[in-house]
Amino acid sequence: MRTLWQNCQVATMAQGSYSIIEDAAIVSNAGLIEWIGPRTEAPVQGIARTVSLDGVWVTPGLIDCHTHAVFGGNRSDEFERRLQGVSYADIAAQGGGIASTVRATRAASEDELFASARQRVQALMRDGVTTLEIKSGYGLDLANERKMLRVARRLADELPVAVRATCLAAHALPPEYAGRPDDYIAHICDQMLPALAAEGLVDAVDAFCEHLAFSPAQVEQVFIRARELGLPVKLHAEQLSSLHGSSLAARYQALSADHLEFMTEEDAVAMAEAGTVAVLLPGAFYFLRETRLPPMDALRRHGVKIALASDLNPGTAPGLSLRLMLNMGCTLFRMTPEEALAGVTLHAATALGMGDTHGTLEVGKVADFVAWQIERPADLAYWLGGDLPKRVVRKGHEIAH
Ligand code: DI6
Ligand code: FE
Repeated sequence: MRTLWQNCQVATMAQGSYSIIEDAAIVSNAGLIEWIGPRTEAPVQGIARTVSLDGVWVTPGLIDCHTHAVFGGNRSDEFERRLQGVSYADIAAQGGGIASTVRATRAASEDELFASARQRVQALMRDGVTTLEIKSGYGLDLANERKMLRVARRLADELPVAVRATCLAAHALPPEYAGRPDDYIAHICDQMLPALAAEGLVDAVDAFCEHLAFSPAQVEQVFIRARELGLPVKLHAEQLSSLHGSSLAARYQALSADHLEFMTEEDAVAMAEAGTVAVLLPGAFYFLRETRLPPMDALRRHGVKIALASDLNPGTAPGLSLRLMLNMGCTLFRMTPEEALAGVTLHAATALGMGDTHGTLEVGKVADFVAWQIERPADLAYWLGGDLPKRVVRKGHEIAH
């Protein structure tokens, strides 16, 4: 049905700036934006329905391009212990940390994982999120990684949200492979990735490149296999130390390199040349009380595209609000509200390989948008979370949220 949405101001986010259209109108048809521009120039013929948006601000639907939203249990017990002075390393040595989430995820049924993830995804959606990425990485064997990825697919089937599923089998070493990381990497490359890809469960492949996870050489094996399977890659890189994983990611034309607090100027140059998006995760920075900031000036100077995401996970970023991440991107990383909004729209779409169809409000793109009752776009980064009054439109249809 051809619908005319009017009586609004639009921040289209084209080219990554607000790109404002005052007194705007949008025509959606068959789920796409058929026309957008000043209301006075809007087409009148063939419009089946006209909706007044009451003078509000319209932005693209928000995109959370880095989450681990599917997992069993949670780690609030570890949070309490850390606040009593027990170190993260001690907790990990006692079998906690990622290992405890792996145990809980393996023990959970697919239905149980779906039910808990659904609540978290709905929380993100209440913030205007219409697209998100979900990583596996707490199963760490074929059956359990499959279970997680199937839950990601099912969330997209049952909720009005687009989901990109990313295989993060190279997240941590499973207990069965203790002391044998190269064997686990070979298992991922030879067994897990081909099987999961053949089942259509994988949109991209990620890995955790860090001293406490996998080396650049091990990550490269995973990247080579992903490329053979025709899958794009991404990387958790430079979160706690500088291994130049982001440069490695750029060499493999990665969609994104994520975290990046310890990246160097040369890494930024490599990423800019490859078009690899820098995904910044201020929620993890905050929750871990990190102090080393990502090199914002170098990223800007070299023209690296900067996205922002929640990193929603039970260990380092139990964040259920992407809008809170807009605020943290500004307060902690000194992004401007405009950069932050571009980071959860245009650049987040590019970080998911969806730049041609999502992330801005332009003719031909999917009609996913949010009509916010706010004074100006900066309000989205200004309020510390909270449920701002809004109407959410996905594929041209208003959804309840
Ligand atoms: N980086 C992180 O901060 C999380 N994963 C990753 O690769 C940690 C995940 C967890 O602690 O459960
Ligand atoms: Fe992560």
